[in-house]
Amino acid sequence: MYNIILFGAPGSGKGTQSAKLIEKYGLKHVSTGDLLRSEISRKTLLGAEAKILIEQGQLVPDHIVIGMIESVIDENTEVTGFLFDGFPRTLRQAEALDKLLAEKGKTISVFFALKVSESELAKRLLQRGLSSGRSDDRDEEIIKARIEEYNAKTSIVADHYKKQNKMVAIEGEGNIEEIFENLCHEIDTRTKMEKHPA
Ligand code: B4P
Repeated sequence: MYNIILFGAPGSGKGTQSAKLIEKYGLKHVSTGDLLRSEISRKTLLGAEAKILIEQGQLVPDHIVIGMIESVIDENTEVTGFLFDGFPRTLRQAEALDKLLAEKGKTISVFFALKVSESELAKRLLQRGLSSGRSDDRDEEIIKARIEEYNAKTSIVADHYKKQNKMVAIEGEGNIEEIFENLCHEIDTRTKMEKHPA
C-alpha cells in the first residue's frame, strides 16, 4: 500500500496535482476540503459549522476532520493506497493520521511539500475565485487569513514528517505538467527502491 500526503499552502496546487496523481496511480483521493464542501452543499449540521469557519479563512476543528478521515480509512480497506490532499493541516491531525494507519499496520510512504511564494498563492486563489464559486477564494482578506492560518498552524506539520525522513520538497511554481513529472519521478524512484532494495 502506497500512502501519499500532498502538502502545501492554500493554492499551492494540491488539488490540481492530486487529480493527476490519482488518475495515474489509482490511489484513493482523500481531500478534506472536498469532504467539507460536500457537507456544506448537503446542508448537514457539520456543514453548517464548517461553512462559517471556511468563509472566515479558518481551519475546521481537528475532531471534525479526524472523524471524517477515520471513516474514509475504515470504509476503504481494499485500496492500493491513499492520497491525502489538504490533510493533515495541524500537528494533532498528523499524529491522529499516523495512529489510524498504524492500527491497520500501515504508514505514510512519502510527504510531498509543494513550495510556492505567498504572492503567487494569492494570485492563483483570486484567479480561481473568478470561476470556482468558492467564497473563500474571492476576498483578499479571507485569502490573507488562510495563508496566516497556514503559517501559524499548518507549516509545522512538515517538520513532523521531516523528522520521520519522509518529507520531500517539490518546487510548486511553474508548469503544471513539469511539477507533475517531478512528483511522478519521486514516486517511481521510491516504489522501485521498495521493490528492489540495494
Ligand atoms: P482545500 O480544499 O484544501 O483548498 P485549498 O488549500 O485552497 O486548495 P488547493 O491547494 O488544493 O488548490 P490548488 O492549489 O489546486 O481547503 C479549503 C478550506 O477547507 C480550508 O481553508 C479550511 O478552512 C478547510 N479545510 C480543509 N481541510 C482541512 C483540514 N484538514 N483541517 C481543517 N480545515 C480544513 O488550486 C489553486 C488554483 O491554482 C487553481 O485555480 C489552479 O488551477 C491553480 N494552479 C495550480 N497549480 C498551478 C501552477 N503550477 N501554476 C499556475 N496555477 C496553478
